[in-house]
Order: sequence, then C-alpha cells, then structure tokens
Amino acid sequence: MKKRFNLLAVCSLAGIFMAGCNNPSSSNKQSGAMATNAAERVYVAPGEYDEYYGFFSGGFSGQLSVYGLPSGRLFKVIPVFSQDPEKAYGYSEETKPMLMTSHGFIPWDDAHHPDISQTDGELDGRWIFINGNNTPRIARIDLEDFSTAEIIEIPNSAGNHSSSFVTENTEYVVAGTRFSVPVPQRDISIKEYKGNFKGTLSFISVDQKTGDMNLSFQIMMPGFNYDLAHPGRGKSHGWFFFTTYNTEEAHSLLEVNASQNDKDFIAAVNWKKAEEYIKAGKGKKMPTKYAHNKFDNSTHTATSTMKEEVLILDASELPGLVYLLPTPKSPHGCDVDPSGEYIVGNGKLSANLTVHSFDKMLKAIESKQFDGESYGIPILKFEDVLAGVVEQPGLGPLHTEFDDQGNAYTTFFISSEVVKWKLGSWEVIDRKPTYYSVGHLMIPGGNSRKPDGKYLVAMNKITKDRYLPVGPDLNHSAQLYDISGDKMELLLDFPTIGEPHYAAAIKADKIMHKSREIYKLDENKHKYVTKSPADAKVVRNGKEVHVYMTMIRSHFTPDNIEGIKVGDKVYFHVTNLEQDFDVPHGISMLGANTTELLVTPGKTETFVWEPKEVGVWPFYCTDFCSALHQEMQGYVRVSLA
Ligand code: CUK
Ligand code: CUA
Repeated sequence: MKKRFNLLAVCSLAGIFMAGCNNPSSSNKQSGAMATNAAERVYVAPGEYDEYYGFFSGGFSGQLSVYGLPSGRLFKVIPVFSQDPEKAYGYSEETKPMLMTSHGFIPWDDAHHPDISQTDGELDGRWIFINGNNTPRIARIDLEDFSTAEIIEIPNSAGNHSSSFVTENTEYVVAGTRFSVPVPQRDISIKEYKGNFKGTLSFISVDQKTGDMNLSFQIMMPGFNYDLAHPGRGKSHGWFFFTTYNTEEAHSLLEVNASQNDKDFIAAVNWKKAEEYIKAGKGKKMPTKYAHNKFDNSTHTATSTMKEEVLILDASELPGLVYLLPTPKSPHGCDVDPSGEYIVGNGKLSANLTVHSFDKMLKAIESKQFDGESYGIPILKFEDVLAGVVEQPGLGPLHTEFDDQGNAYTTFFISSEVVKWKLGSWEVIDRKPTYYSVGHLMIPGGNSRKPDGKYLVAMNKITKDRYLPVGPDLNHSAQLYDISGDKMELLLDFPTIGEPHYAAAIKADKIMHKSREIYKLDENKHKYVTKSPADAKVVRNGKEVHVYMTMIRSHFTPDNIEGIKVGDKVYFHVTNLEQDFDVPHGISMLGANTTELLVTPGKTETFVWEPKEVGVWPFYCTDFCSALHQEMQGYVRVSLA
C-alpha cells in the first residue's frame, strides 16, 4: 500500500474546518481525458521551443536553474553562489574571485528570490538578480550569456532574505536583513538584544547601461526581523514595502517571546525621500567591509574588490522616511498588486488575509494621526490603511501573485493549496490543492505591472509520493497550473534542483534574440590568451609554470610537455580557438585538485595543477567534440626537482 498524504488529517490536526480539505475524493492524481488534455497543453514537440523561460532559485544548492515552460524541461543550471564542476565555476582561476567575501572564499550559499530587471514596470530580460541568504550577497546574472556577471556582498546584514527585488525601472535592487545584529558587530550579551541589535534595509543601485551594482545606502531600522519585500509600482513607485516579524525584539524566538504581538508591521520605505535626504547631506558614512566581485567579459576574468564604507540613513532620525503598517501575526510574504494600490501581507499565524491600501496610507500619513511610534518611526492606525480582508481563505498563508484580470493567488502552506481571490471584493473564487505544502508561487510577470495570466507555478516544499522513490532526500516539486480560465487546472509536475523558494519567468522572445552565440576570439583580452597554435608556449618563472595552450578540433597545442618538476605550480591557460557556435572543449589533468574546464569557443580559462609524483601524466578533452574527440589528448612529463 502506498502511503498518501492525507489532507483531512492535516485539517483535523489544525482543528479548523477548511473548504478545500472538505472533499475526501479530491484526488492527487489526474486520470483519463483530463490528463490527456493536460498533456497536450504542456507538450512542446521535438525541435520546438517553450513559450517562457522560467528561472528557479536553487535554494540550498546556491544556483539558479533555467526551465522551459510549459514543458518543465531543464535547460541549464547557472552557477551563482556555489562551485560548479560542470562549468569549473569557482574552480577556474578566472571565476574564483566571484566567491570572495569579507569572510574569505565562500563557495556556497542559500539562494531564494530571483527577480528579472524591469523597464517601465515590465520585465525587460536584461538581467536577473538573486540573493545569497546565508552570507548576505546579491548576484546579477547577465541574460545575454546566462552567466553570473557580478556579486555584491551586503554588510551590516545577516540572513539576506528580503532580497533581491527590483524597482520598476531597475533603479534599485533591494535587500533587507532577516536577523537583526549588533551594528557594527561586537562582543555583547545576546540578552541585550532589545534596542542594541539593529536591522538594515539596503538599496543597491544598478547602472542602466552596464548593469553594475553599487551599494548606494542602507536604512538603519529597529531590531525586528525583516522577511520579504516588494517594490511599489505605478502610483506607489518610489516606495518599498518590507514585512517584519519579531517586532517584540525577542532574542529567542520561542513563540511566547516573539509571536506575542497581535500585529507585526509592514515597513513602508519612501526611497525617493531617502534620495532627498542624501542630497541634503543627511547620510552618515560608516566604516565596514564588503566584497564586490565582477566578471569582465573581455578579459574573461573576475576581480574582487573590498569596499570600506557604507552610507547610512537612520530611520529613527529622519522623518517621513519609513512608516509602519500594522499587519496581523508574523507576516511572511509582502506583495504589491500590478496597479500599485494593494499591499498584501500574509500573516502566517493569522486566519485572515490583510490587504492594505496605498492611497489610504498616503492619507493617513497626511493626517498625522498615528498610533504611536517605534524608535521614532510612526505607526499608522490599522483601520486607516486597511483596504480589505479575505476571510478565512486557508491555513498558513505565505505568498501572493497576481494575474492581469484583477485576481490574486495566495499559497497556503498548512492547508496545502493555492487560493484565487478577487482584488477589491475580497471573495474567494477558486482553490486547488498542491502536492504538497506550497511555499512560493509564480506567475510570469506577476511581479510587474503587466502579469501574463496564463500559467501559475506552485513551488512545493514536500514531495512525498509524487515521483519514483530515490531514497530519503527527495527533490522538491514544482507544479504548473493553467490559470487562463475561471478555475485553475493542474497540468504538470516537475522536480526541481535544490529548494526553489521563488522563480521568475518571462516570454522567451524577450530574451532569445539577445542571447549571445559566441565570444569572438579577436576580442579576447585575457591576460594569458593564445590566439594561434603557433603562439602556444611553456614559460617558467621560478617554481611557477605557465602553459599557454590552445584547443581546436581535435588537438591541444602543446600536447607533449616536458620539463615540469615535482613541487611546481603549473597554470594551464587554455584558449578554445573554435569560432563555430556550440563547440566547447574540456580539459583536466589526472590528479589536478581543480576540476574539468569546459571552455566555450573564443574563451580562455585557467586551471592549476601541482604535481606530487614523477611520471608521465595524461590529459584529455572531456567534451565529445568531433569524430576525433578520443584522439584529443596529451602528456605531461614530471621529473624530480
Ligand atoms: S521564502 Cu521560501 S517559501 Cu525564503 Cu521567499 Cu517564503
Ligand atoms: Cu575536444 Cu573533445
């Protein structure tokens, strides 16, 4: 007997009657005509392309994976925060600096939220940003070549969770700290948390031409936890909204300490005001340390620079910069609808969904009738900013996205479902179970002014019985729903890489024509480039040896190397001379403590080998490149020093 997850059991456990769980026959398998029909709608014929690119965060894998939608086919895993042997990312000398931080080389992170760059509130397909949660960082991936172009560390932050969300012209990528910590870090009793620990909200500006990120300023905030964030759009452009929890400022988050308050806050940040304050010289420079790593596409080499200071704006001292909107019980997701009017805070421990009104918020601010303050930051009155309430829609609401018809879709972790409801009337229209325990959901463009209301992807935390068993560590699972009609329809399951907290998707034609085909060899400015086999050479510099090597079907030059000694440090700088699209070559040495290089046409990459034993050691091409691929090989002779 297969053991199946029992929704009824969950409901009775929770002790709350749930409409969605009320139906014991709600099957978790599709059958017959329905399944055939679904198959047709996700089928992409051989040789055909998907309609959307979907970018799924890799969670604890630290990477970003690229899927086609609606097929659910995996195209690529883009290495971002973790070393990747397939692409030698974080192993090659060129890419190692990408993983430098103020704490040294960190070859891993926990990636949560990808967000695609926007122009005029619409996805533009230039870049995609994603956060590193553990050692606070934000990465920018260039969608011209689907590779990580830049990583900036976020100082004065710990748990970079409310990140990386972009404003509607990509003016800023924004990050908020999950943990409040002593700022600057110091040796202090944890019990002295309250008042001493601080939160920061970081605004990273983006150069519209190059995409280069720059940590413009940080807003110093009370010692809450900052969970998620979304930018205003349209009328609320210029504002950014962050959910908070633990507004009690407890140092231990046992429920009694940290979930006491009936309401936590959404912090509404007026970043245009912040810019005014900076112009007026109200920012204070604070010494700190953070790494800023960039990959240069002409030299094919990354550099890491350590920055020494950051500009701070103190929310307690600067009126009008931040307001607090009371939101019931430990809100998690913070989502803004396409019109920019509604701000949805999903209280994990709240029975109802609370929706705030941006217009009402402005009025409440104007009226100056506040409900007290926290560290000098005005708290608006709950009723003054309330747009509406969706009554008892489900259990454990997490995240909300929107379609282009004025509907919202919220995930419920505990009752394991997606609920569709109407903005303005707040009525529930539809609900569909997820398999199981959904976290985020994603509608292509659902984060912009122009969502594409065709598909919805639910990202589920628990897989249980969805796939063939593969031992105790199961993949997470994504589920694709058709949302073009009144009722949602489940079309497809597909497994994901790591934990896909969030995803972003964009119409394929917005990126396809921009996607780079080749790196031009004559534009290769790598320090150790070798542009022809005639220029290949071995150069000794003390114990350091530099091999200038070329690769072209189906030969390495040089392919016989002598004169290497035990104790040498040998750098292989390997240039792929191919200028045909789609002919990479690979290389590695037996016993090299790096991995394989996979060098794409026109590029130069470097690996290091420190031979420990005398002998004649072979190397070969690892990527099947031609009929003579198996002949693509060579030897290095190693002698005693
Ligand atoms: S979080 Cu994972 S389900 Cu990091 Cu956006 Cu809500
Ligand atoms: Cu080159 Cu195989």
